[in-house]
Amino acid sequence: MSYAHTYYDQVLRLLEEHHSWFREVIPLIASENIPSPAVREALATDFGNRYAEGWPGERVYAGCPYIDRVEMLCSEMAKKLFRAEFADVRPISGVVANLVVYSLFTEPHDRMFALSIPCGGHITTGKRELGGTAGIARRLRVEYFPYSYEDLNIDVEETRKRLRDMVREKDPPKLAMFGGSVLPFPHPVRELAEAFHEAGAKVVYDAAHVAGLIACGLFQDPLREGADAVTMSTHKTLPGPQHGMIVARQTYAEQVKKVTFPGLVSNHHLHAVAGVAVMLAEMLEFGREYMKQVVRNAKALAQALWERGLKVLGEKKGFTESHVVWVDITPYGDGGTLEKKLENANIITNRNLLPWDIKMGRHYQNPGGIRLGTSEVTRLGMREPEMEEIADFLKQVIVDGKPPEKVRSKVAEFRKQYQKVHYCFHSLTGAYQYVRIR
Ligand code: DSN
Repeated sequence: MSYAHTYYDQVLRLLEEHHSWFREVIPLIASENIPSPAVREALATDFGNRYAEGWPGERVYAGCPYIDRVEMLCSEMAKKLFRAEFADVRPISGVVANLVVYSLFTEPHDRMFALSIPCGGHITTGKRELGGTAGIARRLRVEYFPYSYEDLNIDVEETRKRLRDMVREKDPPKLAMFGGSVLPFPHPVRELAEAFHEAGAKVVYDAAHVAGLIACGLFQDPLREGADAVTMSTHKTLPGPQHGMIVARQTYAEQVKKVTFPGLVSNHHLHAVAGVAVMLAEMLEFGREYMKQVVRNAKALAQALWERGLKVLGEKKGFTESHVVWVDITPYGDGGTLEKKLENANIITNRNLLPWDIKMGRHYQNPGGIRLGTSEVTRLGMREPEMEEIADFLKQVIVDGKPPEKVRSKVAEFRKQYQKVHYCFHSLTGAYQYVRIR
């Protein structure tokens, strides 16, 4: 066998092994999901080998009539689901969608409000000195929203005060970015949008995590609450392929289109757009039922962990209104070590900073928390009783200190019954079945 062939075999074998392993794990990463077989089919089409720069009907390339029609259907469904006047489905990720709004609504060195990372902010809204996209790519000066540890949310009164000070200093923000990566409760967009607008700032909501909930009317409705635009990725609570999207008021349509192309994307991953279109159709049909169960499962998981002695944040407010469960694991170790132990037990989670971690001298490698999400396990058909079982497994590793190898086989056994994707039109192929077409 040639040298090249051994590489070839190795790569393909690793892909197959990943699929076999994922059939046996409990996937709890809040930013991930499992797409349906139909979405995977769309991803494998020839669309992925084509170029279609520009807007449907005004492409820079020939060969696009079918691509145009799929993209128009995709935009149409996005507008329906988000009750939006305009949708651009071309940003290739949530990061690119955020870059579009930064380019559109700010100039370099402008001020922007966003959540800090320990309080749930995303790296795209981060400061320059931390390597955040807003600071690095647009040179924005990021001001953190004052945050209430008690409410696990933006502090409305303190934000108003801070905003008034900035106006008085004649250095008001040009953008307020709500939303983020750890969002157990809806953000106070309605309470603050008018004050930001009066100060001359645009209001954007990063719905990467909660887009599915928003689409199904279950979390909050940023465009009705005063946001000018909503950015998102399409693969967290929305169960699509990895991609991005923007929905906005019509008044920004032409500008968003121009900034997206030619400003920030060349080709926009047409197979992913096709996958997003399939997923949006699934959400129109099954989304509400699916998202309701996601939230019920998150609440059930949080409650079950609490009853097993784990310090789940947000207890006074019912732990969560979204897919996310935030747990302080400091009585048992640090997030980095426990994330690894859980992985060895076939339970896939994220270590996560707690809002007060930096002040306590903890950092991202070994934070005080873990973050759990219920989007993927719900898509596999799990409901409240299964959340109790998952809580038992988590307790065995985190609280009881059981060797992960002892838990691993039990987790694999538990997973045997959950091999299909639910809340979709067709589910012939297993969720993690390796599809061999070579
Ligand atoms: N960093 C991802 C998350 O886990 O929230 C989003 O890009």
